[in-house]
Amino acid sequence: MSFHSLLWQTSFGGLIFSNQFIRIKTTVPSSSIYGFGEHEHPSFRHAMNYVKYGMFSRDQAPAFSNLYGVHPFYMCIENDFNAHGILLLNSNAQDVTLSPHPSITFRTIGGILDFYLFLGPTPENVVQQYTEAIGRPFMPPYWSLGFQLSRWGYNNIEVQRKTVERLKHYDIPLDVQYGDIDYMDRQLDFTYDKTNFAGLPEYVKTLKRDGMHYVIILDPFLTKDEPAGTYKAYDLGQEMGIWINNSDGATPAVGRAWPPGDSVFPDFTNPLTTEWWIQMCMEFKNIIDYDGIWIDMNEPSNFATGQQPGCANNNLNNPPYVPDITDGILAEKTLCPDSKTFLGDHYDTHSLFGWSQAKSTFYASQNVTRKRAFVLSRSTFVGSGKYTGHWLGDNFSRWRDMHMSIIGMLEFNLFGIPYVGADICGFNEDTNYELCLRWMQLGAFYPFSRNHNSIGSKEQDPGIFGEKFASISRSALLIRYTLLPYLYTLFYHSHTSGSTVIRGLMHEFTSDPQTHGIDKAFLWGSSLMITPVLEEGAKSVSVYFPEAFWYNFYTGDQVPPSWQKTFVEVPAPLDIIPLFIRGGAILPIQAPARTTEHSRLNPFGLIISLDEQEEAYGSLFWDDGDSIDSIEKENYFYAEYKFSNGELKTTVMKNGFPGTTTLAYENVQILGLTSKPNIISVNGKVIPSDRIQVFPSRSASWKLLVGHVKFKQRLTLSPTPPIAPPLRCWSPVLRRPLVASAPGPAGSRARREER
Ligand code: MIG
Repeated sequence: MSFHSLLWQTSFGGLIFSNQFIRIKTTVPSSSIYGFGEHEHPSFRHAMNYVKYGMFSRDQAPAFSNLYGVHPFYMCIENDFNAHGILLLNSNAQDVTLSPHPSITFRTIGGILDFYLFLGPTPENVVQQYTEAIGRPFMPPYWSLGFQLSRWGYNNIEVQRKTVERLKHYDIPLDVQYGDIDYMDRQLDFTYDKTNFAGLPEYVKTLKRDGMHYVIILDPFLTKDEPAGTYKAYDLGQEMGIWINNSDGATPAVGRAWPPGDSVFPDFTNPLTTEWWIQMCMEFKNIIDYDGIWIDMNEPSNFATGQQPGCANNNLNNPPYVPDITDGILAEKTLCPDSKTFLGDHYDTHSLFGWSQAKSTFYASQNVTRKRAFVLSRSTFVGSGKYTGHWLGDNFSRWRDMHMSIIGMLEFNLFGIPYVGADICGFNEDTNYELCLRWMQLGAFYPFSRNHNSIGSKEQDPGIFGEKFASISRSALLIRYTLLPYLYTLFYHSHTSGSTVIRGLMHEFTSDPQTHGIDKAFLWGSSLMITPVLEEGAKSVSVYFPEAFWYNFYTGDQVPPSWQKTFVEVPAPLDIIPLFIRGGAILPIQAPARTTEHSRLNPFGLIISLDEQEEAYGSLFWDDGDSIDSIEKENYFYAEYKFSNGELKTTVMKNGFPGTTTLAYENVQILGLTSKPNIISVNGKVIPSDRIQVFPSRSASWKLLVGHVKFKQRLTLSPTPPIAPPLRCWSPVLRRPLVASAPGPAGSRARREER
């Protein structure tokens, strides 16, 4: 018996290495292959039936074809359940074929075969190693974890204002409002429409006084046809010579896009372009007090095939082999491959446009706001996650697209871009009540949670469908807001050690082959399972429970152990998205509010869900939420929790954030403690028994109102105070006292990380 898996074997031939065509074929040790992008994949685990994926960035609504970004990376779960990842670092147009042997054939039309191998052995290790190589994900500002609202085609400020007011009327959380291209004057970057959006600067200030944030869209094309001296963004860029050029390397490539007239394209691979971009963004900040930048159309998108007057017939524009991309034309919807960028031929750098723009925009955002950057980019490449988040593009208001969005999120978490989500309720086409409601529930668990709509489609904000819809959306979002400290902590781990935020069940239960194909459920970190309704009319969901203790989020009830390793039909009436907490977790929570600015001041709590050893672990990261580099500068609070032997201990690992002084824990929920704790002490003080409640009403889990325990203190729960009379907290089920040691100095520092 062999103890080694053969991860790669290319010896049976097939290597071709020529100037414009490189091919290599390898066997792979199993058919559990994930990744490659950006595409809309029908399943998270690929079918290995000679399926071919092209990769070349393209302005393309989600379909089974090459989309906005390029990620030539895959992960494989071997038959012995070890995982590894492989990156082909290559930006040329390329494709891969997955065949049943199982094998993979790579074909690219330029560059070199620059392969990286990440040996795992766990799926999380693979992503940690991958992001160590390509750059760890950026730390999002806390406000960007709140709910966000957008649409293309408010068309005027009154409609936008009314929409925001509707949400306020129903008390639906809203942290971020967007300005899509209709806020602009004739779609010109760095302008606003002073007629239809008259008063926008003041309105943005009003939103911000109300605790909200405002994000503007910027497109990567500038009209060259405004009267000279009237459009600075163009005039200055022209003077600086920062546009992508024609093949002569001297005259700007001229295409057509949203703005009137013809447009030129800034070349973000040129360092001068970043200077220009930062200056323009800073000047516009004086007009609109925005907080983040949404960069769209950066494949880059052009409304014609190549720039004017069309592409010459040469080797770059018409290579001998064109990978399997839509319509087989490299210049379609973009510029000619023989255009010149600072870094080289557009033929080689095309798919780097979004990456280079995101990097520039990250620094622009920091410079403009003097706060943590917020960038949302449509086009991404290997390493983009260091600078930007991503939304999954122009999806459709269809049930199928909800499922596709989960697969997309799981994949972008593999690609090191955990800040990801899809347009809630769907972008293209009209949505409907039930679809949109189920999508609001699912979207409440996207890392990037934004309802966005296209021009001309029916309104779909959560306030438009009336009272009932609003209250269901509200309760889903309140769960999100309650759990935000946990989500933020997951982003901390992602930023510092590269772990995923959203992950498939197979990341955590790799040795259970049943989990390898699951892509309708997903986890937040290791511990919260989200099992949304994805079908019209359905009032239940088929949920697979891997081998672990699981607790119903709503009731605190433990899922019957007999459900483990089986699919169970779980009720999901219209007002519920089923959620399960895995035993062994401690989730930090906070009372929700209408914005994160307000929720961040509310009392904290913990959900402790016990595993089969009656233990649980967790952590909490906290800082001011929007300073630049607060982690690198150590201006943060970080604590680890451990519950064992009936006792909770907190170890404060880092106490670098002064803002913790005003914060406190107020309640602790213990799931899986089947008997009522009689006496319990918090930091050595007995809490009155009336502060110990069954959670929430009929189950065998408990909620402890711990009073007001200062955040800075170590929160300890223990059954007896050290000196007081010997009070015991006896659990008839565990058949022993829920007491071990007196609250004392924190225990061992060696703990389980967020698993
Ligand atoms: O050609 O800015 O994906 O989110 O609303 C469409 C208008 C341009 C595409 C983006 C979409 C956005 C829209 N944009």
